[in-house]
Order: sequence, then C-alpha cells, then structure tokens
Amino acid sequence: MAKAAVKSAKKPAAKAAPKTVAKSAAKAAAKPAAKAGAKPAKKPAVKLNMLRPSVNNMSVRVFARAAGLDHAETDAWGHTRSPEFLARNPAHLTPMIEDKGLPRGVLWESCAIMQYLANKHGLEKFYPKAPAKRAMIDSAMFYLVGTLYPYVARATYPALGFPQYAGEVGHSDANPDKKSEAQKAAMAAIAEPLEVFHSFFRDGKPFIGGKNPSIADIRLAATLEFLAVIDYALPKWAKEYMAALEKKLGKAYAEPAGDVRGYIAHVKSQAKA
Ligand SMILES: N[C@@H](CCC(=O)N[C@@H](CS)C(=O)NCC(=O)O)C(=O)O
Repeated sequence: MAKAAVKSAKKPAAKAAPKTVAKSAAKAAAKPAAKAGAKPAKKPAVKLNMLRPSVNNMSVRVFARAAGLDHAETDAWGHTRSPEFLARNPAHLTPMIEDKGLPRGVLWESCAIMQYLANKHGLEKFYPKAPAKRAMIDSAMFYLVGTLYPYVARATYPALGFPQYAGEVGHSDANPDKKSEAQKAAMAAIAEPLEVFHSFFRDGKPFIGGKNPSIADIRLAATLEFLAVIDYALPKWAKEYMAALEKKLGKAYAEPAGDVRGYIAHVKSQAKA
C-alpha cells in the first residue's frame, strides 16, 4: 500500500479560509508534515489538494491509499480562495487532484476523481468495467451526492461549524428556532435514502460493490462519519457496514477517518465547554 506523503500548507490566511470548513478545523486536525531528513522519494504521480476535516476529501484520501496509488497530499487549508488556487480551480473546491494527462491539469469532485483514477489505473476491484455493474456504482454515487449528502450537510454543518449554502435557512438571518427546525427536518430526512442504500444498492451483499468495497462504498461510509457530530442513531446495519469496510481497508480507511473523527471530537468538546 502506498503511503501518502503529506505537505502542510504554509501559514493559512484567515481571510482565505475555506467556505465550508471552520477556522478551528485546521488546528484541530493538523498533523506534522513528513519527517525531516527522510530520503526524498521520486516525484509522486498525482498531487491531491485536500482538507482534513472533510468527508468529501476523506473519500478520495481513503481510495488513494486503499488502491495503493502513488500520490502526495497537500493541505489546502487557507488556500482554496487564493488567486493561484482560483486560477486553476474557479470552484475553489477540494478534493482536487493535479495530474498530467488532464486537459486542464486539475480535477475536482470526489466521485469524478475516484472514477478517473480507477479508470486510468484499471482498478476494476473498486470500479467494475462491465457497464451494468458500473452503472449501479454510478447510480449509488450520484444518489449520494444529489440526495443524501444535502440532507447530511444541512443536518450536520451547523454543529460542525461549517457555513451552509446560499438560500438555506441555516445560511440566513432567520431566528434560531427556524434554523433548528430546518436542521431537524434534514436529520429526519436522512433515514429514507439511507435505507435505499441498504435495501436497494447493497441488496444483501456486504458492500454495494459486492464482496469488496467499491468507490461508492468508500463515498457512503465517509459521508456517514459526519453523523457522529449530531449523535445520529445509525441503524444497526449501517454501523456493521462501516465497521466491515474499515476492517477490510484497514489503515487506508482509519488514517483519513481519524482526521474527521478528531475534528468531530474537537467541535463536540468545544460545544460542551
Ligand atoms: N461535491 C463536492 C464537494 C466538495 C466540497 O464541498 N469541498 C469543500 C470541503 S468539504 C471545500 O473544499 N471547500 C473550500 C471552499 O469552498 O473554499 C465533492 O464531492 O468533492
């Protein structure tokens, strides 16, 4: 399994702080950079710009490790709105990879990144080539990003301290009762799509991908990590599913998950204080 080299961002500028990650995130999840004096490895093939407390980022970080891809992580904390970053990625979003073959040199959107890297390196174990099987993985990921994730974001971002999106109650000047009502409604809405992943996409199999976790499984398990911040009562199957995926992927999962879990523990301890 390839170990990701990690470069930390230089001074994160307060003004350039990323939209969806609270300022304390960088501190809470910050890890020391690679050991000084270590033998310089050959230049990694792919550069991954990432933010540690994010489950969108966690998905790609887990996948790159699990697939043993030659890559280096750069902590983009405080840089996503810098002129240099925006010139390459006007959406200012992470995860973002830099890879030579790409027409614009960069690619963002977690699922698109995993699909591209799996295609490029023939990683059929994570992303089957057969059209019908592949379509199910794609369907699960689109359903996650388009339906489940917006509920998860509205339910958890207020507790995570992440800003919500324009037009949402959480983003507005609405009174706290209205905000709390909206948060609760989003939380209640999670159960239905979650059950769809279980009954339809897993359909009795250990993972959406079958015996082995696919990129859709990595995306789903990572997303569910955020629910711990609101003490969401996950159904038994979901807890077992997440544990099975972590067992199967080992450190490849546990390491990036540790950053997300560390951030959640931090915000929870702040809320209690
Ligand atoms: N749908 C995207 C969401 C990406 C996203 O929201 N990234 C956030 C972190 S969770 C980000 O990089 N925000 C920085 C900014 O907006 O400046 C994906 O799955 O990759």
